[in-house]
Amino acid sequence: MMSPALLSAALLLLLLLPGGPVAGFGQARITVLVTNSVTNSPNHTYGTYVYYRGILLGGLRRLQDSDSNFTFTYKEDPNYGPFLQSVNGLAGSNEERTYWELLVNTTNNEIIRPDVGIGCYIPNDNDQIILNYKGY
Ligand code: B12
Ligand SMILES: *[C@@H]1O[C@H](CO)[C@@H](O)[C@H](O)[C@H]1NC(C)=O
Ligand SMILES: *[C@@H]1O[C@H](CO)[C@@H](O)[C@H](O)[C@H]1NC(C)=O
Ligand SMILES: *[C@@H]1O[C@H](CO)[C@@H](O)[C@H](O)[C@H]1NC(C)=O
Repeated sequence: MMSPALLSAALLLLLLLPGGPVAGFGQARITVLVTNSVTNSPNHTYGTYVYYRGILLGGLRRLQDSDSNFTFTYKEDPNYGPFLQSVNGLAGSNEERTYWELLVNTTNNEIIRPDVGIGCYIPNDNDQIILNYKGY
């Protein structure tokens, strides 16, 4: 067992570490922006959170459970895990060569395209997750 003094020192250290928990203990707030670059239909924004170093998929599930206006489905890929299949009823299609792209607007307003999918991406506090329907 750690002494109370050691424990509070450890907690303080954890809070001061860059990228450490800042949104409540351990949670990272995210917004999810749903956009469509094929039809340019209106954007939708939702808010949710992930656990400390939790995966984006966990946040998307939490969002789907808490907001009836957001739904998504995914398909398990044998090599890469969950592939985002549909958002709000609109599915990507091999025939039409469309898919849901995953982008992130980071806190320094940089748009990145993660090199992993929703099962591996670990959001940072205040990330804006962009789910963008597009062609390939
Ligand atoms: C082509 C391709 C795509 C195409 C696939 C559609 C198609 N019909 O061609 C599209 C454009 C849809 C795509 C999307 C993405 N891709 Co991609 N893709 C590739 C690529 C270049 C070739 C795959 C392939 O055709 N293999 C040959 C076929 C015969 O094998 P297959 O098993 O049937 O291939 C399927 C899977 O690879 C799957 N797939 C493709 N990308 C991804 C990504 C994830 C996360 C999953 C679960 C499945 C998956 O789609 C393929 C066709 O059905 C690979 C890199 C490579 N050289 O392998 C990257 C690759 C697989 N993709 C990758 C990524 C990161 C993505 C995105 C997450 C990018 C993004 N930020 O949006 C998205 C997926 C978002 C989502 N909706 O979940 C990474 C995966 C790494 C990882 N550990 O997660 C790879 C390895 C490239 C990289 N950056 O290193 N991709
Ligand atoms: C939706 O958001 C994207 C990314 O911020 C922006 O480029 C686009 O103009 C917006 N589209 C609409 C219809 O508001
Ligand atoms: C869902 O969308 C409808 C119509 O835009 C809106 O009235 C309702 O408040 C939204 N529900 C939630 C949980 O945000
Ligand atoms: C990225 O986030 C910033 C701050 O939240 C916002 O002003 C900007 O419009 C966003 N960019 C896109 C492309 O959505």
